[in-house]
Amino acid sequence: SKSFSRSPVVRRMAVEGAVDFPTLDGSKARIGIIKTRWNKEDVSNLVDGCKKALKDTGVEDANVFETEVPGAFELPYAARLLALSGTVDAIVCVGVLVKGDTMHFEYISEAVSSGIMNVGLQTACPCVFGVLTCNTEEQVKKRSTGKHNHGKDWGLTAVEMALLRQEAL
Ligand code: DLZ
Repeated sequence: SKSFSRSPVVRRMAVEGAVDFPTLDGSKARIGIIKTRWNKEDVSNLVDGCKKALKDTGVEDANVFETEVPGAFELPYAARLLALSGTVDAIVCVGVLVKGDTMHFEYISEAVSSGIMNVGLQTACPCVFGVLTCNTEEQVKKRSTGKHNHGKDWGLTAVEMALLRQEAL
């Protein structure tokens, strides 16, 4: 049977201060990335970080499937469709929510986080919560660029969970 410890690829590229990841071999993993058009530039940086992490664990470019939706609220629905298609082993939902003057942020953040969790549990296709929920633009920039780009951790998380799923199912 397969095991993480026998995987040939060692990666230690997680975001500083974040969890340490085990050895990951993504060469057989199929990963979906669903991204929003809202906050396009920040989302694009996060997706770039995610794709770099996927590549570094050996995920083939041909096994990365990218889809776009309008905003974060649409992420769970699109994730469910992709999960049910059976074409991927894990999905990363990428978006950015910035707190405004109204309650919009609270409603959307709650709906999106529990929606993404529900899709993962109901379909048994792991769905990574790749949504920044920030108070300021400055916080967004810090978490979406350079060595603090959270997209990297989301990519590693997707591969780890894809392997877990492949082992179990
Ligand atoms: C409407 C809205 C607002 C105000 N802010 C954001 C945001 O910061 N990030 C984001 O991804 N989407 C935002 N949206 C759009 C909603 O997510 C959604 O697309 C619309 O409410 C339509 O369902």
